[in-house]
Amino acid sequence: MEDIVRLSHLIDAPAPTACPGCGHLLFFRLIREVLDELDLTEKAIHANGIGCTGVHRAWQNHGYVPLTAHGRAAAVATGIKRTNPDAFVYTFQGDGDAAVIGLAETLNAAYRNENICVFISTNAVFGLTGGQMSWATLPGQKTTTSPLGRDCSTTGAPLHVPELITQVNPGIAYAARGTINSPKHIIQLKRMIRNAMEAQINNEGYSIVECMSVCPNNWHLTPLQCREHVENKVIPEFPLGEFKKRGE
Ligand SMILES: Cc1ncc(C[n+]2csc(CCOP(=O)(O)OP(=O)(O)O)c2C)c(N)n1
Ligand code: SF4
Ligand SMILES: [Mg+2]
Repeated sequence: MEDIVRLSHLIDAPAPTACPGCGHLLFFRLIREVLDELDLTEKAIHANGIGCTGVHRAWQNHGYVPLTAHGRAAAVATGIKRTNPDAFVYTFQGDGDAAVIGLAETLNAAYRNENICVFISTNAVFGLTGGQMSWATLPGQKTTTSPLGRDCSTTGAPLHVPELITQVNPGIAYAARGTINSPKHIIQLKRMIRNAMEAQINNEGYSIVECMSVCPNNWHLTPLQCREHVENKVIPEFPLGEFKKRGE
């Protein structure tokens, strides 16, 4: 019965405005489920990234949702958490927002081991603005700004954010990468989200979970093809797993 109430709580909101098959929705749905399961929904504050991750404001029928300046969500989350230590504070950002544009903020919060959760939904493009190349775009991948395919000799190579963060500050609480392309991976990702949230509850410090997401619209693939693309192309470049385990 309790689960039914929780489910209605999750779906009792205006319809999301994302494209059919958008991976952000699934990742965010899992975040909301774990928030509910840990009884955090009422005290959750969500620092929202700019981009398609921001269009899910319609879905965020909980707490206070400040829409941050592009790339600045980790800095905003830091301020909120420091001034409201009893709140549960997390970001939900795209790869352009958290890395290409906001790496300084993402890194600085990790460097100080701020007690916040950073959730990055990486779809390898700037989705909202028309599918431009991001740091997570795969070598050879065609985007609107790499129409011949990404040439890493001129653009640099894909950046692996959770690994980088872990190197910068091995003292953070938790760092992991998951994805949403199969039931097995969805269960694994949900476990990662739970670890990140529990770390904040226990005052262990900064946690980061990247989800390799899908963007059927800008990838010009069907939702099913997107899931196969993640398995065959994305995971080999962006390995799944935990890069910093709690308590290590
Ligand atoms: C300072 C600033 N620069 C550029 C933009 C335009 N802009 C809006 S969303 C976006 C890209 C977002 O990409 P990402 O974070 O990967 O999110 P996605 O849309 O892919 O989910 C850009 C460049 C902006 N709003 N503000
Ligand atoms: S453009 Fe891509 S990331 Fe944006 S809502 Fe559509 S599928 Fe999702
Ligand atoms: Mg993106």
